[in-house]
Amino acid sequence: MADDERDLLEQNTYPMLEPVPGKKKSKARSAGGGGGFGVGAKIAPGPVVSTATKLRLETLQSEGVCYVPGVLGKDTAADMIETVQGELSRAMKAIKEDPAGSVARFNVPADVIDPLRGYLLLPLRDEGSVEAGDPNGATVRALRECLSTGTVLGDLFGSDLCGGGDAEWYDLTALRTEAGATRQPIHYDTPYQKVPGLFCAFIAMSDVEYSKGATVFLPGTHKNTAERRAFEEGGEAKDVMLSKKRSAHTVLKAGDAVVFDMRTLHAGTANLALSEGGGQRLLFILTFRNRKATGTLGHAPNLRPSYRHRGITLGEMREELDSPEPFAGDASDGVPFGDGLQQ
Ligand SMILES: O=C(O)CCC(=O)C(=O)O
Repeated sequence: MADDERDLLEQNTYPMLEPVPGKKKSKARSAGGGGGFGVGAKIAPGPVVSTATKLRLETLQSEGVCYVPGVLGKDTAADMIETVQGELSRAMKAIKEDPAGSVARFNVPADVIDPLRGYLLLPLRDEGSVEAGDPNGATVRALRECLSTGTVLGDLFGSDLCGGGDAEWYDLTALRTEAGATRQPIHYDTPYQKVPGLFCAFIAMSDVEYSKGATVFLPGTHKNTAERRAFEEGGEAKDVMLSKKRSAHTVLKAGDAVVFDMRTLHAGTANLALSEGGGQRLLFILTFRNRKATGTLGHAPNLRPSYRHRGITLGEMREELDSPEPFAGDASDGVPFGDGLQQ
């Protein structure tokens, strides 16, 4: 099915570009990178934000997805690769000794871990830095660069569109694919409801060429449009829509992100064989929930178990990140942040 979808989209797919001010959507080369959506668009930036952030918010509202370069510094991105690889080997070792711990670390039981594609649920403070007594390990630094007020991504998550400071922390994970991982079917992560419930950032920790797997997005499909309805109908209606639809795929440099409204249709493309340029792809993933969306989310939090359903907000995370020892003590519910592994 995924390969049929690829063939249908192929003629009309473009690399996603940054939004450009003042351009009309229909003239934009990249469906995901079109600008000018602000003309008459309802903007919900929340606090005072830059012109670039406003444009990104407008693009998120109109397209459901926006390419955002440079959310992580190159050094932090490189440190995160090392940290995530370290966490991955610790997690593999831990579940070899105790397979029952797999769900807390990988979100799936040990016997269904896919060697080529999967999620690694991350702690707020990586184990390596906790052991070294370093309060400012790579994960804390990455979270500061992504979530603090005035940062590129922080201003998007902190906007009214995503729920502002009350937005609830929902995913903290690394997505790993390896050479040979197949393409995903087109899907949404949260079903359509009028108010967008979940916003996610896929952040590249190293350069991700198309051959290592991109994410292809169908811009505008976060709305209840004829295209979206054709997708839901399936069969021929869906195939006709896909054969006409302009799609945008990500080719990310280390530190770049794609931010999306999780109602938007998308799919991970194949990570090709090593001989064809495939290889390990690691994305750092952050999601926040807009509490104003009251419908079903259809997507459980991708968080370690004891971080879930505690109502930890963006505002609270920012306070922690401003402190000298983030996440070392208790959260506002009086329970330690900890490593999130307790069931
Ligand atoms: O691999 C990707 O780029 C997309 C992953 C994704 O959409 C998913 O796991 O739901």
